[in-house]
Amino acid sequence: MSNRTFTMIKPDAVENGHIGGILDKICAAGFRIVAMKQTKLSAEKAGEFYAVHKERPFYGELVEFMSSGHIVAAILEKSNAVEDFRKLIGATNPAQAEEGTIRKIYAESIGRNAVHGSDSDENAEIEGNFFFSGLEKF
Ligand code: RTP
Ligand code: MG
Repeated sequence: MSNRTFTMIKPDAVENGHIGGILDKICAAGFRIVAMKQTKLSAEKAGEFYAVHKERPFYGELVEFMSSGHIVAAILEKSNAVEDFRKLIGATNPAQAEEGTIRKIYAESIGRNAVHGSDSDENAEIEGNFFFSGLEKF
């Protein structure tokens, strides 16, 4: 069990002015921000990030959405980070997310669902390295 996970605040939440609200929830839940940046993904980079979903019917829409505006990428630290962060963000579909979760509060739909959270320690490492160099990860 690693103590780090990776997140993105997605274009819908950035556009709607929810960066502060979401970071507030993340910090209140006990996560330390190890590294953070605001950037914009090209369609190619978004496709690479979500390559695991390449064969899924929603892939094209996902890539288009994730490259449609600015995102905030961050590495977060806390014990049991991956699992606890997935609990904090709630179900992929906000209609099924529990009360008080970030997606319940801020997500618009299953596609425009406000935040990404790594689904395993291995992917947290890969995804963090996608955005940050070794010198940025203290
Ligand atoms: P994420 O990777 O962004 O944290 O989301 P997740 O693990 O909860 O869900 P995942 O299965 O990895 O799917 C990645 C993103 O694809 C979009 N999606 N759309 N229209 C659909 O049926 C559908 N299913 C998934 C979502 O935006 C999801 O976050
Ligand atoms: Mg996922």
